[in-house]
Amino acid sequence: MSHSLFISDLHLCSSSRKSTRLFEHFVQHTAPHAEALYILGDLFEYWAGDDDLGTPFHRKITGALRELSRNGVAIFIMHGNRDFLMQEKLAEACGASLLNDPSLLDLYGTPTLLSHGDALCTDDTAYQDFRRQVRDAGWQQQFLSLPLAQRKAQIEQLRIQSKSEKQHKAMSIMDVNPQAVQELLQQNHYPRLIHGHTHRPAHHLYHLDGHTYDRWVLGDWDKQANALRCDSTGIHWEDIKA
Ligand code: LP5
Ligand code: MN
Repeated sequence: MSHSLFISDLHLCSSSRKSTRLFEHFVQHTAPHAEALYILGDLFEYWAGDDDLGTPFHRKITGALRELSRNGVAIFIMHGNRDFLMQEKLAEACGASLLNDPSLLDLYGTPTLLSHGDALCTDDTAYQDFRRQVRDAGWQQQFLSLPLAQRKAQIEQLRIQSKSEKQHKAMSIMDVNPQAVQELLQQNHYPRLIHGHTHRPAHHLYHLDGHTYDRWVLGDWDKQANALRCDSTGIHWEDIKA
């Protein structure tokens, strides 16, 4: 049956051996059966700029996706909070298209909104302030004009700060804000929602303004691979064996 797959938060890097192995297996054995693969952000642990495409690790990942695309699977990549600096060169190397956050699609007859999910964590005001700054086109242009090694050094500092701040943030602050979710759904005429980022895989069912809607949350790939499969019968967790 025609179907599409959704994954997010793989956080791939050269030291993430287990998730890289899971990813390669997924791309070679599971994804080729789909007509489309949607990567909803944080494919990489971080992305410092498209001039970092040449490392052996990045070539391995982009090559695996390009091969999948050559085999006829449409690949869509959305920015996450860690890899929002991915640009056209990266997309081209993967044989993929970049997807806006959020994106509203008709999936097998059901309107479906796709998002990474970080923009919905509005209670995390420190993060949202930071997000506004680094999503600014002028800031990005200036950051990307720095030498790659300098960008990576700044990102390492940021990772240390982020890890330390997260230890003091309440779990509830780092989840989506229900009001932010409601507003997004109202603005988009009550679609089904799929997002990642929070690493709390779940299927939520809500009632809002007389509508029933689903919120599917993808998990990260730290301990095990997870993906959602969508076809004309609905959405299901994909069984991934590695
Ligand atoms: O990713 P995760 O889930 O662990 O944590 C996120 C938020 N943290 C981040 C930071 C990334 O993890 C680090 C890698 C990003 C690479 C980006 C590349 C380009 C930018 C380079 C800038 C130097 O996204 C975390 C959230 C958490 O999700 C849950 O939602 O809480 O947010 C933070 O911890 C951010 C802090 O609260 C605020 C940090 C302020 C840093 C100020 C330094 C300014 C540097 C210059 C920027 C203009
Ligand atoms: Mn994320």
